[in-house]
Parts: sequence; C-alpha cells; structure tokens
Amino acid sequence: NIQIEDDRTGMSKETLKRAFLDHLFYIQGVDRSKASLRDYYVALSYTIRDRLLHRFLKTIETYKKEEVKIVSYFSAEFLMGRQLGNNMVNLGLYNTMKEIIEEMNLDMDDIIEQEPDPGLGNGGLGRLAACFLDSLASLAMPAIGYGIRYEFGIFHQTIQDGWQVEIPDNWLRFENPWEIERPNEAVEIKLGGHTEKTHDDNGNLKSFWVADRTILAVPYDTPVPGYKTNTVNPLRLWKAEASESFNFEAFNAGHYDRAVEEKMGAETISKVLYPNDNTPAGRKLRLEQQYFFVSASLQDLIRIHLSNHDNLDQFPEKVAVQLNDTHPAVAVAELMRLLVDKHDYNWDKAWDITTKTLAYTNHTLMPEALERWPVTIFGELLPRHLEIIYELNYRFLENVRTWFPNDDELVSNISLIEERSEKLIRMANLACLGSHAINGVAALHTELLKQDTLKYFARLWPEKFYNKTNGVTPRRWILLSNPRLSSLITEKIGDGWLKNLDEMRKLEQFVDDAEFRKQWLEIKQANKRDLADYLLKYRNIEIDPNTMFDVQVKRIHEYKRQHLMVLEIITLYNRMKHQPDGDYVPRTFLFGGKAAPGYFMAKLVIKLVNAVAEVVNNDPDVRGRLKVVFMPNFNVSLGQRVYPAADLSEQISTAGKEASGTGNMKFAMNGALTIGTLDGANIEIREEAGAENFFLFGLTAQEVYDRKAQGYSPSDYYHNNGNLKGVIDRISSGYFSHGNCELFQPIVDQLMNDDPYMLMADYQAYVDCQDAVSQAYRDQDNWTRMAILNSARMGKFSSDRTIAEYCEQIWNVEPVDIKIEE
Ligand code: DL6
Repeated sequence: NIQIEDDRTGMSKETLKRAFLDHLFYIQGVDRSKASLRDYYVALSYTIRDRLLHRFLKTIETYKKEEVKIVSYFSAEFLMGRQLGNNMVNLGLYNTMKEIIEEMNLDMDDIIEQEPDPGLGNGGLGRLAACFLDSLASLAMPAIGYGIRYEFGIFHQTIQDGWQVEIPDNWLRFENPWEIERPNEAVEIKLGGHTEKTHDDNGNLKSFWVADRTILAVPYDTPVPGYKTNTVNPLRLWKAEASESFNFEAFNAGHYDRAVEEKMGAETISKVLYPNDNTPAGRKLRLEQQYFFVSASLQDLIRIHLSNHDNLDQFPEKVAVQLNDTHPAVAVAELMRLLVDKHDYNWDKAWDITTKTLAYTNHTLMPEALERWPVTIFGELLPRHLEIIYELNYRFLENVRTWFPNDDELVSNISLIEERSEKLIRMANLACLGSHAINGVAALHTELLKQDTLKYFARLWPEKFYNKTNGVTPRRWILLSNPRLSSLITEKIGDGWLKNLDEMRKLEQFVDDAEFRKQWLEIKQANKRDLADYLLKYRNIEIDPNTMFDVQVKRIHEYKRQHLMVLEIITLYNRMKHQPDGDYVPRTFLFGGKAAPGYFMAKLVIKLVNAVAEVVNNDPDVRGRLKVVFMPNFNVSLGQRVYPAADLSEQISTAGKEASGTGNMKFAMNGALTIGTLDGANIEIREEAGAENFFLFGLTAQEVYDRKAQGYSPSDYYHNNGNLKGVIDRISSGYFSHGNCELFQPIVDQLMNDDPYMLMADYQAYVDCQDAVSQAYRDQDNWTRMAILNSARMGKFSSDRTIAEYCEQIWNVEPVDIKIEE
C-alpha cells in the first residue's frame, strides 16, 4: 500500500515543495527562470491557502451539523495585516516553508514583503477586531467576522517637505489570493424611498418600506486559521455592486451615461474606508456603508439560521452579534425591521430577540467621537428605520418616566434623539438600548463610561455593564514579529506560552541568570539592527542601533500628545546646546502614525516633528546624541518591525482620554519599558509589570478633571518654568521653521491659551521622568532585568484572555472540536 500525500493538503516538506512549484507553473504560468518575487508570493500563498481550505470547509460543515452557537463580530474595520506569514505560523508550516525557500536560494522576507498590507482599518479598533479573530479561531470558538471589503483601504502616507501627503491605497490592484468570492450568497440591500401603511391579517395598521434603490452585497470570504487548531473561521467582507449590470430601460432609451452612473453609484458604497480615527465623518455615504454591511450581515445570519430552523424564535440561542463601537449600531433598527416587517413577529417578541442577540463595545470617551446622525439624513436613507427608532424611543421614554418620575434630565439625556436646532440620533444610546451587554475596553475606561459618558444607562441598568480589557494576539505580535525572542522563550519554558500567555511568568526564574540576560540583550540589539537596516533599505533613513530607541507609534491625535514628546526633544536639545560637555544618554526618537486628512492640528504636529528633526539631525553640536525620525506610513507590517526593536514605549495620552491602547501591550510583550500616564490599559500594564518596572508620570484622570473644574491656566506654567519657556520660545521664534514665526503658532497658541490636553501641566513631570529613564538606561543589565519582567508579566494582555471572557460572560459560546482526517 503506497500512500501518496495529496498535493493540496499534504504537510510534508517534499509535498509542500512540489505544490509550491506546481502553483508557480500552473497558476502564475512561469517557471523558475522567469519567476518574479510576486510570482513566488502568489504561488506560496496558494500553497498555504490549499491547506486552509479543507479545514475551512470542515469547520463550517461542523458548525452547521452540530447547530452550535456562533459569534458574529460586526466591525466596519478589520486591520488584518499581511496574511501569508501569519497563516504559515498558525498552520505550523513557517519553518518548513522557510527551509524550502532557502534551499531554492530565495529569501522568505523578500517574498512576504510582496503582499500588500490590507489596510481595512484606521488603528486600534480595527486591529483589535483582527486580534479577536485570531484568538477566536485559536480557542476553537465558532465565529464569523462581518465587515466591508473596501476597494481602497487607509491611504498610503508619504512625507513631502515635512507634511503628510496622502496617496490612495489600491491594495486590490493585483489579485488577492486569500479571498473567495461567493456570488451565490449575494444579498439585496434597499435604500431611500418612503414608507406606506397597510392593514395586517388582524386588521392592525402596519407600516412598510417602499425603497427607491436596490444594490447588491456580494460576500468575499477570507479564511482565518487558529494557531495549531483545525478551526478556520470566515471573515466575510461585503462588496457593493449594482443589482443589475446596467439599467437596461435607461440604456435602451439612449441614456447610456445614466445606466453607467447607476452602476458606479452602487459600487461607491464599498469604495473607500473613511480615514477618521476617533472623529466621525458624518457623511451620508458613511451611513450608507454602515447600513449596507449591517443589513447584509443580518440577512446572511437569518438565512443561515433558517436553513435548519423553522423560525427565528431560537435566534439568540444560536447567534451572538457583537457591535464593534457604534458603526454597526443601526443593527438594532434593522434586526427589528427584519423581524417585524419580513418575518411577522410582533413588536415585543421582536424586541426580545433583538436585545438578547446584540451586545455593544464602546471604544472611546471623547464626546466628539460619539456618532450622531441628523434625522434628516437618516430619514432620507432609511425612512422605515427612522420610524422604528421613534417607536423604540417612545416606548423606552414612557418606561423611563414611570421608573424615574419627574427626572427630566435623565429623560432628555437618555433619549435616542438629541433635540437641538437640528435633531440628531444618538447611536451610542441606540446601541445601549438594543443590547443586553455593554462593555468598555480597560478598567478605567469602563469606570469612566459608568461615571460619565454612559452614566444614565449605568443608572438604569448597572447589570448590563462589563469591563473587557483589550488584548493582542501573541502569535502575530511575538512569534511572527520577534522570532529570535520567541526561540529563546521556547528554549527556556517550552512553547505552551503561545496558547497560554500566562506561562510567560516562568521566565521570571531566569531573571537572575546572567547568561539569559546577555542573550536577551543581544536579541534586542539584533532587532534594533534589523530595524535600522530596514529603514535604510526601504525609507532611506539612517539610525544608530547603539542609541536608545524611544518610540511613539499610533494615530496622530492631540489627546495622544505626540507634541509632548516634541517638547521633551527640544528640552534635551536646549540642554545640549547650553551644556555641550554634559553626559547624555544617546537617543533616537522614533515617531510613526497617520493623521486624518482633514485634521489640521494633527497634520501640523507631523510637520513639527519633521521640522524639529531637520534642525536637530543637522546640528553637529548634538550629533550622535540626539536624533529624531518620523517613519512614514506606519502600518501593521512596520509595527511588526518596530515593537521588537524598541527600548522605550511612549504611552503619554492625557489621563482619561485613551480608552485602552493596544500598542502599549505589544511593546511591553517584546521587552520595551513604558513611560506613561495612568490612562487606559497603562494602569493595568503597570499593575502587572510592577510599579518599579514602569516609568509613571502625570496627572490622574481625576486630577485632570479637577484642574479643569478649578480653572486651568496653562500660561502660568510658561511663566514659572524657565525650561518650558525656553522650549516654547524656540518654536515661536521660527527656529525650526526657517524663521517663519507663524507656521507653528496654532500649536503654541493652543498650548498657551487653552491646552485642552494639559501638556503644560504634565510637562515638568514628563521631563523628570525621562531623566529617570536615561539614568536607568545607563545600567543596561538592570534595564534588561526590567525588560524581562515586563515581557514575563504580560499574560493578561493576550487577546485569548479577552476573548475567553467575552465567550463566557457575554456571548455564551463554547469551543467546537473540528475533526480532520489527514
Ligand atoms: O479598543 C481598541 C482601541 C483602543 O485601544 C483605543 O484606546 C481607542 O482609541 C480605539 N478607539 C477608536 C475609536 N474609534 N472610533 N470610533 O478607534 O479603540
């Protein structure tokens, strides 16, 4: 009996190699003499995809057969990062494939670099969704991610003359080997029009929707494998298409242009991701996008449910829908519409099903970031949903008034409608009303939601509130990004940490082992050299790996305070100019992140960083001791290179503003020490790492609040602090702007007059803390100890822990074993 492995599923080295060459020839149509790096990338991707597919189909078949409860994660953003490396890692094929590639005299990194980084998200919220999908599959939890297949993801950032310039991200220009189009499962989406009344079978008056536009939502599935499980869950992203290729009536009547316009209009809906982070775009097209993917996803779930149930009575027992922020909050009204108008449920039963199905995660405390849709825009697009929202609100406020008589403040704040000159629908209130669970993403954040942002709902339904501190997947963020450190960890404690990050605690026993610390330090040094080589090769940026890498990478936002770091840089610069003979710890300050294209102050901060860099980096007085770099186009793949190379992680937002942060976790896991405020998950990171292994500074959230209440006067700090005055004066004088005193005046004016993010109040504490950092860094051996303890104690911040909590406490779903005959 000779057993030959199937070329599409076999996992042995010989079979993998044969399959790879086969794909090169038959998919790309080239042989080795002609193959480009892209050809190799596509051939390798198909080789890996084949091995995902039979697991994928088996997973779906098992869910159906066993009628298990499924989590559906509704998110307008999934910032997945490159697939190839991650999929090889999760299938346990990375090392074997690397051997094959090297035997063919190729380089794995060069091949992986060919994949466009799919930027279908802005930052933390979208990346969290991607980490969650990895954890769900790794924990063998039945799940589907639902979102939008944007044709253009987040823009590509270039820097010209120090300013951010945006270039469209045409990530689908070449074929995407990871997605599978499923035209048979396309869904119709209605928009616009009006409502009419009719009588139902019992003679009751009933409203129905007469829409004036129909478009098609076509699903594209990307298989998401778990780490060393057979589970491969779908990420289903919807593309908008015209319901017919052309309006033939218009076409035949000679209106060819109108026929084409309609088609293009439909496709616009999934054309581009809005590049706003923590500030809603407020555009009609954005609402169309939200409704489009929510309606398609709910219809899909209902179709799946009805394929083995007679009705939707049991829907909440089989489906848990998580709303990732308010972007999918229209699901509350849409599920009601589908149940009442399409499936003939009475209002109360429909409401029971809706609230048992939905749960809502809030990701922001910034009041301006809470979505509110003008009733006019909403009603034009979704007239029936507006009626449903009014009806929900009427019934809800009636109850509130009986539960809390004469409390007008409560009623007006908890209402779904904000009554201004222009009426607005409060999407956060809609999400709270329609969900059985509401959660924040870090302990402080959840507390502040209860005390402030969502306090009226917390008063009404305290039992609905949960905290679910965020986490990140250790597979992408340690194993794939930091192979050297991963090998060392596995050598010391085995590979159990990859499935249970708490096992990293076992590393603590090696902290007193000088040889281990030496290895640790060498790995950090090698990672720093790698980043330096990469920046030189791909961005023409030179940095010295023998300096401290002090890094802030995240979206550019005033509350995150990239400009506080600039104030520190200028402070050091001034010091070095005044005391050239001082003993300074050489530092490279590295920045990365995108600003929303319409966010003037954030773009000016980027310009400021680059302007300071230009002066500092060209000043021979500070050369070798101080360098400032803005790394253009920070994205997931650059993050994978940056986190493992960092010495110091900057987490310096104004306390009470950052919901959680997740970059803070990635840095700490990879052995960077944190300088940070008591904000978001920093607080919990410090608790875990130990206060002695964390550089803390700044006002607390309560102090920020109190200072503002007392009347905050930022210019006092300028007048009372000579160093701060020196820094501000340097900026105002045009020193960094070729004598142009106007350029950075908006930043200076804001700091002096209003300073909403309290940089002036936190300045001295930050500078002192940075001095303590320098002092600590001089003792490399002790620094390494602290770094080891940071990594060892980050078990809590695995997204596996977060997901296990959601599964148990909010979704009520269980792992499902997927059996594969190899
Ligand atoms: O929860 C993920 C992530 C948090 O870590 C960040 O602190 C928070 O700023 C971010 N929130 C958003 C909000 N966008 N909207 N809407 O991205 O979520």
